[in-house]
Amino acid sequence: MKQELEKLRVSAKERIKKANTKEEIERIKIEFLGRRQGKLTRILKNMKNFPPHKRPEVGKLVNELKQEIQEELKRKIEEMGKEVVEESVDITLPGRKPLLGRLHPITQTLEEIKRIFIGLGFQVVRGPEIETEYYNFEALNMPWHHPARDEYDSFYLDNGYLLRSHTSPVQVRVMEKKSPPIRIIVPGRCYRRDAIDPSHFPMFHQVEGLAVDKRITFSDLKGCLTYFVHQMFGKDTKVRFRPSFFPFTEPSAEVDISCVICKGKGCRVCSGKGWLEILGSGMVDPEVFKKVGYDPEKYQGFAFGMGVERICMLKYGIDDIRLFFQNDLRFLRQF
Ligand code: 2U9
Repeated sequence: MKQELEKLRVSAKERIKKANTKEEIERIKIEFLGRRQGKLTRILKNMKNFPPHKRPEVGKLVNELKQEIQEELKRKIEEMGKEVVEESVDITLPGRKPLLGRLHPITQTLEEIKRIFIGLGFQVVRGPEIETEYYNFEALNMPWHHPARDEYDSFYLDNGYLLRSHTSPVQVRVMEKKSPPIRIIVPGRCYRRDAIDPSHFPMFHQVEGLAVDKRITFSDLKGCLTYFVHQMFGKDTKVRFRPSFFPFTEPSAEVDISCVICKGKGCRVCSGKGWLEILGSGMVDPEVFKKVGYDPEKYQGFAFGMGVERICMLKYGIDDIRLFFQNDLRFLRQF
């Protein structure tokens, strides 16, 4: 009997030593110690085959071996557990930096513009990018023969529609549906037949604004846009309103700010002038009001328009509009 137990001891130890997986350990445990068919259990169950005076000794030897195998199994499991941990995680390695996304600089600039005008009580409205000639031109006092159409020339679809060249058609649509007072800004993509160069791209973003009510004056326009410039570029920025022409506003003015680079002294960016043009504006032309059924004697309004790319370029000193559309992460990661 002693020999047989010794054989079992050697074979169990050998098997445990060679085992590589938890499943194998479990199989060995069942094979030797299993409650029904375990090799040692079976010896204990067959105790009646031994002469009575031998039984206590056999029982003692079997139990000792059982304990030994149990301890061996436990040790092996602990050893394997350690190896698994050591292999899978090296806690001394530096952590992996998660790649965080960010908003495109144009989106960031647009959010900032929206924040300023929302603070002044303007509502944000959006509209279709595919428009009719009526909304893109006629309703804005630009009949088919008007030379100003040239500057706003766009891409035409086969069915007579076109890609809007400004967001102004949205303001016309709002006025058709709603009576004054109106205070809206309209952000969105616009399209023009412009040759690509550092300051032109056939698709760009605009924010246009419109305020209509009784007794709106040019002073309201100046106050509103001066506040915008100070919020966007800082309180020290100077603002200048320069007479201009747009078919849909009368009188009209372009808005310049003191150069963000040289602060007005004159440099390469402002071509030595000390001023940079940032937006266009004016009092809504009575002809436009007539088109949407507003009485120009009763209501007045001011309107303005700006290119988001241009505002962003001036704010951050970017010298080429194409950088916004090339998806070069070396550029985009800076914002
Ligand atoms: C309605 C009435 C009037 C919107 C205006 C401008 C002046 C303007 C340019 C800025 C740079 C276009 O993106 S840009 O090239 N815009 O100068 N826009 S007033 O006037 C309107 C709009 C809608 C019904």
